[in-house]
Amino acid sequence: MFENILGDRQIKTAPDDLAVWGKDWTNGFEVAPSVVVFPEDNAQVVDIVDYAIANELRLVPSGGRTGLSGGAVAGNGEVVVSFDRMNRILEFNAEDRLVTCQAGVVTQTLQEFASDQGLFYPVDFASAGSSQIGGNVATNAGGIKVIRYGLTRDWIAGLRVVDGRGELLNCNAGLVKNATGYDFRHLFIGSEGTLGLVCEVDVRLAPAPEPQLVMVLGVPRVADLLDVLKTFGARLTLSAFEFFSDLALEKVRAHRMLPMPLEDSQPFYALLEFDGSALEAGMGAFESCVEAGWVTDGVVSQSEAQAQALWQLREGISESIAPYTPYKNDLSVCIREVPDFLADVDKFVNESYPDFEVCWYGHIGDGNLHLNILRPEAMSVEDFMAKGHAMSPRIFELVKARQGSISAEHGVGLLKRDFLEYSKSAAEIELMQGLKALFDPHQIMNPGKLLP
Ligand code: S2G
Ligand code: ZN
Repeated sequence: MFENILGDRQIKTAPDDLAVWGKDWTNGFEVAPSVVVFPEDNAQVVDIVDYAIANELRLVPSGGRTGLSGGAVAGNGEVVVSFDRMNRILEFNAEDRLVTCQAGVVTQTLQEFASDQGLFYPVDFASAGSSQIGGNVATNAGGIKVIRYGLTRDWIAGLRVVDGRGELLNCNAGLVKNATGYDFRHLFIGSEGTLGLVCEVDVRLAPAPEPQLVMVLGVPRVADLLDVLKTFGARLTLSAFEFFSDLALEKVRAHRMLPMPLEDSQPFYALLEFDGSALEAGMGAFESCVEAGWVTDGVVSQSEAQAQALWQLREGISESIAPYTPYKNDLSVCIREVPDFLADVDKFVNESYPDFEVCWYGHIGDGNLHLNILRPEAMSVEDFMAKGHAMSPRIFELVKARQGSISAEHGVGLLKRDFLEYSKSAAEIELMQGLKALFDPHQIMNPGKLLP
């Protein structure tokens, strides 16, 4: 297959290769692609789609393979289309503060390129060293700076995408203003490869921020976190407002041999980042929070190295709990709902599954909570995943009751596909299926992901 349109080096069928490129960071799903192909330019992506249509082949796009909802898992003989060889930064225009990347450019490479131009790509998260901009577009990746800079969607000025008909669409081409009809960019962003294959991305860059300070605060109760957020938010511009539970801190400290950030452990911790020039305002806010009893203790970075060390406490959580093959929920509610929602879910899990360790962390400043239930050692991954799935409807009922989202930033993929109705009405799902039929009439684009 594909020999007549790709070079030998661009086609892999060895079992080891299929096992590597046929999955992402999600556990518990069958991995069984038929072949992995590595296009090098847009024309070859068009050829691959045309070939797939003619031969009734199904395509699974693959970027950095850091997905957490099975969006890049090929379990049924699909063709994996890897963008590893489409990893060039094609153009930079200082006037537009715009950089054009092939889909396979690693997020961190883009961040470093922006910094070399004295600019800043502000979407950041723990997997930025491996994820690719094409995959970030496919899931509308969020991460740790959303509170100040928004999500991937807010920084994409143009896309070249091959849809399921084999059409290479040039969406918006970097324009700031464009009022000529539907903006298809925003359909493809977050579509998880189900409408088309992202080939090139025009990314708008931000002016570089001033040096940042990082603060870690000990917080006794979840409700206090929102009071702390309000107190700091009223006095300065937050670049990040993250939280994690004491269990999360315990796992990261053990995994990375990190010191305690504060003298005593606390039930919860807030990690804040803000401009260095706002130190005085930050210290004022800190003192107000301590007086109010919302904060018990705190530390502020004295150097860039210490700021990075404090960030490790938050960014290291995902990797540190991976050995427990956690059942992941990536939930969002409006910020006002966070304390009661978190208490509801915590109560449900502790009552229903007292022997499970629950690890809470996330981007509480934008209402995004990561609920990771750790697998008890004695339980098999299969049984545990089944239990996790069995728990989901009850948790998603709590999400639905607060008009929240069952997937805040990781996407739906395979993991949450069967629960879409908790966040999308029947009318919306019908429209999504109509769009899928329009953009992918042969049903070859990442079939079975996002939509049943
Ligand atoms: C985070 C990373 C993936 C996870 O740490 O913010 O989005 O849920 C997560 O472990
Ligand atoms: Zn996250």
